[in-house]
Amino acid sequence: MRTETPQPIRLSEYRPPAFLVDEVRLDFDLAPNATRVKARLSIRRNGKHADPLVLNGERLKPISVSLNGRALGDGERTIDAEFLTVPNVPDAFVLETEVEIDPEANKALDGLYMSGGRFCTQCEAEGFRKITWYPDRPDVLSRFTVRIEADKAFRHLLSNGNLMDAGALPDGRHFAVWNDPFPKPCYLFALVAGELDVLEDRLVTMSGRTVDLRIFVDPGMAPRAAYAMDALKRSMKWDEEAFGREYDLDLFMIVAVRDFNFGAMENKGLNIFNSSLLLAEPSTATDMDYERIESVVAHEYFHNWTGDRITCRDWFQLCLKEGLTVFRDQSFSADMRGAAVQRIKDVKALRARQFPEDQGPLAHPVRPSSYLKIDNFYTATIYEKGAEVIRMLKTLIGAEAFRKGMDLYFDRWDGHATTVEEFIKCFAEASGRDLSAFFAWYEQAGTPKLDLKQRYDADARTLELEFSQETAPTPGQPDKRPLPTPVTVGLLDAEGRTLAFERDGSAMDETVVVLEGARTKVTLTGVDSVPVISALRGFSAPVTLTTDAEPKDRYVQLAADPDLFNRWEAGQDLARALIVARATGAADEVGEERFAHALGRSLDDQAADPAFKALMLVLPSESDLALALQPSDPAAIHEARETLRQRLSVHLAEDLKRLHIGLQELGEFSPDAASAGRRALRNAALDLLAANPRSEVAELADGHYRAAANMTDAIGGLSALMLIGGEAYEAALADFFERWKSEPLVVDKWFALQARDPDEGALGRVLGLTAHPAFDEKNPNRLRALVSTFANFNPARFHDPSGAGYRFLADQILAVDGFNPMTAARLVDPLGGWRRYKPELGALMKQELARIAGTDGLSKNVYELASKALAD
Ligand code: B3K
Ligand code: ZN
Repeated sequence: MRTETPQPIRLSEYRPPAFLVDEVRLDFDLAPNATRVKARLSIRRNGKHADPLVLNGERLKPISVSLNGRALGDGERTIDAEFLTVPNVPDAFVLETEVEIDPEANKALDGLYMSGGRFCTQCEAEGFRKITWYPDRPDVLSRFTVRIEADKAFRHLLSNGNLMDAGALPDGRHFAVWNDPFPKPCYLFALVAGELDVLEDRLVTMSGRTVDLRIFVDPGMAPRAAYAMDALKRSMKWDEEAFGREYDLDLFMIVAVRDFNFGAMENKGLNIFNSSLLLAEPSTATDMDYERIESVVAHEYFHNWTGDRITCRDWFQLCLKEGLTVFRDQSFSADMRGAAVQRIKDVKALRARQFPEDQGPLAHPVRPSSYLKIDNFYTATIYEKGAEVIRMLKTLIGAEAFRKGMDLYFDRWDGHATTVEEFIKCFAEASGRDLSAFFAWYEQAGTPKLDLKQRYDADARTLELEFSQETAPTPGQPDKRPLPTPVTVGLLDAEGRTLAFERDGSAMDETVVVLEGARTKVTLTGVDSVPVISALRGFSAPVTLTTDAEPKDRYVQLAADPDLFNRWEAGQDLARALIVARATGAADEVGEERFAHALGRSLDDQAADPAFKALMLVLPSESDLALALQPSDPAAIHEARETLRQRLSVHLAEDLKRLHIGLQELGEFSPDAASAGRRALRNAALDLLAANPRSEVAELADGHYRAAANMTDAIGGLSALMLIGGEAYEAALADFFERWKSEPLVVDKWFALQARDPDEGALGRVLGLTAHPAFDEKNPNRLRALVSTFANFNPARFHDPSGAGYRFLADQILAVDGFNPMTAARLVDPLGGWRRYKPELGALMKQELARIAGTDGLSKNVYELASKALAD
């Protein structure tokens, strides 16, 4: 067991920085194994105190330290594994340091490292301290000038801001000087150097300025950046229209790299992307890839205002930039791709990732109050629930006051680091509302459970709605308060037609009921017939909702709810209940037939968007069902879900085949939402057909794979073949690898597909794949494709009763932790929910967590997650 227990950092202990940095000058002399970094910092004491100067710095080989031009001797400064300390400093001074670092050896991919023979950086949250000594905290904002010198083989030398100078040097070397006029914290610093191809474009902003746009990619890949460029231009225009925000520099650059710990990074003027979220062409990228590229390009671009121009005072305020920026990218995607379909996808993601987090040992508020490693708090709660909180805020105060509040926030805080309190204050002022109770959404963890009881009085034509709310305790928060929760409600009659009503004397079709306390009652009047209640429309709050409505009401909604989110939700609720019934030995076969029939009718609806129909065809995921049925038995859930899929497949076979033929694509590929929706529906039809494997379906799937003219269809065909299994599948799998073995992003898909295989032999196959020559644990994309996909998306096989799935994951975590703690920590989550599983499984999961936590030399990252997961 580890001996020293790392100490948490607490929000309550925040102190303003003791010193500020007005100007930074960095000089990089790049060499893969020995890069020299000189820093010249103009430093000023902040306030009246006699504190020593303490700068962060890790894994730096010291060369020199001088103050106002005088070298500091041993007695005048101390250097340890984490800090450079200078006890006596004047109130204002220039500190010059020089260090050496080894980017080639940096496999943690944090700080300055090499990817594909190029230099690149990742500094958020605390990577800058691995480059040079600095106050590595987001509330120290400074102007950066960066000089980069390297061998000419590193053709492009890039950093933030504007290029000021560049030229050749003796001995085959060259240099570039960049200046970023906007003060920024060091986590937004970036540097890239290497041989790259560039795709160029330009955009004229709303005030008439021309901005050069450049996307840098691996040589030969520039055509694959075209979609990202298009998404960037649309994002820039959208931010002008939706939020009045214009880009501020004359140049905006994006660089794609293959080795990256997560998706992308919003460094000022120089975004760095995981190539999986940037490169796309029809033959190698699926529609889902296109969709993610569009939203991540937008997300990182939107950070320019929500994150870069206005940043976080401390890392506890992470949601201030992340939740808000997710809300902004979701709004953009809704405008690009259709609001209902986008909303359903966002809610699915929230339920798949954030709801389990709220039920587990790591449940934390949108604004947490303590952490060991901030890297562990880039969570679905901060991002996705953070976005939900902003969405509720907008619903509560209305779109107009919301926009006014955003304008005020941009005006007031531009150029500063701030807090969630100050952000909310802007909306309180703009709306004239007291938002103090609303703030609890930021401070309280857990998913509130809402319950709705209805009472209709036919004589009085009144409908009484009674809501109650409750939130279960989470670690460190035993008692929960009720939260102000907006619930959007509409009514339907028995035929599914909109039923108008009155509230407080005004006639309406829809209303927002705001739950203030533990119980809220509202009476709607003028209700002409027995209503079907459509509550929580558009998923107006991140809660779970139970009601006393009968299943027949759900069928009315499934057929006709004009709120498409609730129409989809009705289908999910019905399916969930049927699967849970079957998994617990109480199969409702009559109900299953009725559901199949109703689903068939919704497929017939000619007015419905194919993308929406595709979502209707997909049953709740196994992880979603595991939340509904606790303690969970993943094998039973898998069986029950597959049985329902098979029944649907039999019942709907003719419709599905018709869809499959009718949606065949003849023209040229286009990644637009409508075309993607048609492909999604066609592939969803095939996927459901494959749930009832017959030779006819096997042939259909094989034909689908062979005829595929794009990656979406190739993966659709291969997935269906995988469900059917047998020789055709093995042949297609081999064919796929042979065809794409030189395309890393496609090979990732090949690994991920096999990791999702529900077949009983999947675990053995996955274990075998770790020895495949193309498997590379040092590359996070490849590692995640196999290991994370298996642990997160193949519950039936990951939860093997022998515990071998857990053992496999723990072995991987320990191996990766040796060189990349951040990525290792991201693999811990599937073991963390051990309490929710049936005791035999839970015990085995816990055993592996204990093995991890007890390993010597474990990183703080993995230690924090494993030890919290084990704690009571
Ligand atoms: N801000 C980065 C995430 C950084 C993660 C650091 N561990 C990407 C984003 O959210 O836009
Ligand atoms: Zn972000």
